[in-house]
Amino acid sequence: MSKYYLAVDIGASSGRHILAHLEDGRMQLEEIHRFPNGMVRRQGHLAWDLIQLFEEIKRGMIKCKEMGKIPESVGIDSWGVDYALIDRDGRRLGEAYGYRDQRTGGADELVYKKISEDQLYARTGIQKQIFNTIYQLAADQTMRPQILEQADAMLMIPDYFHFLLSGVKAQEYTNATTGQLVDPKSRNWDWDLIDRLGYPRRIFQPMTKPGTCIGELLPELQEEIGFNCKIVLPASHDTASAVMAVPSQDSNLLYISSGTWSLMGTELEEANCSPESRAANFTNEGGYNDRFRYLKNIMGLWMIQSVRKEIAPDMSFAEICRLAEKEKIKSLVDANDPRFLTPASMAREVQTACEEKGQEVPQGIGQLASVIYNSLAVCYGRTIQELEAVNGVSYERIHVVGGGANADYLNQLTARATGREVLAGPTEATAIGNILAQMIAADQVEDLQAGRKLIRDSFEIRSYQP
Ligand code: ADP
Ligand code: LRH
Repeated sequence: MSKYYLAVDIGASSGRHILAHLEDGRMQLEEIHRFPNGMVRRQGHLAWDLIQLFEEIKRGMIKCKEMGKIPESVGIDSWGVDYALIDRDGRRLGEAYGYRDQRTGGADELVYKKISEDQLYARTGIQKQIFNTIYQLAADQTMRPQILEQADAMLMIPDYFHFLLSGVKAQEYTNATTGQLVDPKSRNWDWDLIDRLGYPRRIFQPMTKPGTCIGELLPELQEEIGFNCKIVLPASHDTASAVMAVPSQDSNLLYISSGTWSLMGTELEEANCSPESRAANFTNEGGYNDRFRYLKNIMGLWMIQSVRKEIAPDMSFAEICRLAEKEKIKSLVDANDPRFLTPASMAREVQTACEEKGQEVPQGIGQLASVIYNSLAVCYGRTIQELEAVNGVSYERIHVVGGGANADYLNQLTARATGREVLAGPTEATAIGNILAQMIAADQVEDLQAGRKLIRDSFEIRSYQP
């Protein structure tokens, strides 16, 4: 009888339940449930609808029951940095704000009054992003101090859902590191930093490594869902799970985890917190097996998602790529410019950025998409050069994983702009990495290296030559 494992992978644009098992030495996946996601506007702020998301989590689990495929364990992953604050009775306090909300404007200055930006990088190795948990908590100190006072725990989004499922509060390590409050040497909370910033120690939960079984479904949920199973923490930062699923045996691998964001980088045994690394804006996020994900956050397909929503909501991404491919426009924007984080209109923002540089202003979905895809590819090319310079190695090929690996046009542009072979797939890398951590925990797969080989043997990988 096959043993099933369930990954719930919640991306910023959609979530899905993927059920997996091993068969003839391959990993087999079944998509059980899929649901849309996105930030919602509440009282002038962008927040996540956690109630709705938890309903979806349960709905997908009930579908497993209906299919008669009961998982041994379930694990949830999502984006980083965001969190819910809960009180002593486990009730959520206020909103779980989304990382595109503008409440953190100026919060960096509040933090730098207590620790300089250089020192902060030297001790955390995390790239400055105005939405990192460290700045969000600083915004809480001024915006909703009473909630921070009442809070008994801060739970990152997947930790919050694991808590709702099991009643157990734990802080999964990879997601914690995105917040910029973890010491990359001890791989635990940086308590000194936390004290210096005046954040209450009690809200930070015990650091727990991916692969840990934290409990099982609460009795009332067993009743509602129709079965019981273990709750096993995956690398709950989606990018950490995606990196686990890069189908490479190289120690010097280069990847782009391509979804709402493009996360481009490599793996390191030790964090690189040097001033050169900071100047190039690389981050050292915690990964599975205590490796570091040394990478850069690039604005990514969010730019395409937003333009599509604004001006071509009925068009598929594949159609948009086909239109873009026919265009001859040469304009480029900086795909890393914070102006594209939450613009009032992405189409207008891209047009204005082109205009400001005296370039041809793109009109219509085809031209806008062409400018965005080409700008992303150019940004990938620059990022490789920076990575090679900082790490003193050269990379022969790029693994593109995640939903964006479906974009043939972008893969071709990436091969051309970087001069490297692009290997695209798997497209469900995050869910696969999530599953892998569970299978390793259950001794179904030996270790990460064996898991990556299993992934290479199980899924289609397409090659694009420069
Ligand atoms: P996230 O998990 O970050 O929400 P995904 O990994 O699901 O995102 O990737 C979704 C993105 O992948 C879409 O926004 C789209 O840009 C891209 N994508 C998916 N399928 C295709 C396709 N067939 N052609 C081009 N792009 C695609
Ligand atoms: C991608 C991601 C990324 C960033 C962002 C907030 O989904 O997790 O690694 O940190 O979301």
